[in-house]
Amino acid sequence: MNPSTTSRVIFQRPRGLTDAPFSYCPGCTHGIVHRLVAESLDELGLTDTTIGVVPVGCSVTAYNFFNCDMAQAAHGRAPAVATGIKRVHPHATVFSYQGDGDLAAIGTAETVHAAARGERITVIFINNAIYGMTGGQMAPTSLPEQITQTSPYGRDPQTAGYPLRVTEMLSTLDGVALAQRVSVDTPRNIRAAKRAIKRAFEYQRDDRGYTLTEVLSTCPTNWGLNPTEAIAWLQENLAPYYPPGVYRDIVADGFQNVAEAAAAKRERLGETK
Ligand SMILES: Cc1ncc(C[n+]2csc(CCOP(=O)(O)OP(=O)(O)O)c2C)c(N)n1
Ligand code: SF4
Ligand SMILES: [Mg+2]
Repeated sequence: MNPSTTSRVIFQRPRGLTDAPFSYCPGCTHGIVHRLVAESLDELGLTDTTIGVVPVGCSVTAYNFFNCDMAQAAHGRAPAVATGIKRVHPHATVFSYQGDGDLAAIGTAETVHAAARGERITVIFINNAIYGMTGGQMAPTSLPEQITQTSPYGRDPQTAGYPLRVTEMLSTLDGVALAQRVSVDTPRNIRAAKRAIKRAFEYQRDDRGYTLTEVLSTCPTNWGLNPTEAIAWLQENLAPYYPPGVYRDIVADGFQNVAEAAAAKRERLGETK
């Protein structure tokens, strides 16, 4: 074959995604995160043995987009459903994919207890600071002064309280192997988010414990911004309030799994017999 006519594929849709076109608005970052999850599973050879659990929210139809077995949970119940699936199929890779309304409002209890139990699941948490699917109501992660459909004068902490920093909160729990926050606002940050998501799946493969990866995301439609303005709003407002970073990593702390880390902590606190 003439080498000048030989072509080489350098970029393609990951096998972990189906051919279905995404249902998301222009400029919405749900699609970017889907791709990062699918690429991670492909690269780790886990796509064919993965079961995903999708939420209620704009990603409710993500079962059409991921090319693995998928289940759809009632609003907020994804960690409970994922727990059941993982316990019945301990050798499967199980992930939940949840928005902030789903994970941090109606599903807070399931989230906290799945993390405290150290369930071997990978939770991908899309924080766009709003209820996207239902038209832009205030979420637990909406910022102080943020204007939403249900806070038309801006979120007032006096009446609506302060936003939840879920990653920081869960990072205090012994069942958590990895708690990290990333952002998908620039190519560099997207690459960092990919590494973080892949690491989270590696931790499940290696049976280390529960992992949470929060992704700062955009909702241009309900923020009332165009896609470029939405990225700028994320950078100027969301990222300072929710700083990206690794908040708990038991491997970096020198432990193999959450049981080892918890035992060492008990010993430090003098609670062992
Ligand atoms: C039990 C129940 N309560 C309320 C709703 C309505 N509802 C659907 S999606 C949603 C919020 C979605 O927001 P989020 O989880 O942040 O996802 P996003 O659309 O922003 O990605 C709500 C309240 C529902 N479907 N079921
Ligand atoms: S409403 Fe917001 S979160 Fe939902 S698809 Fe559109 S931009 Fe994305
Ligand atoms: Mg949301």
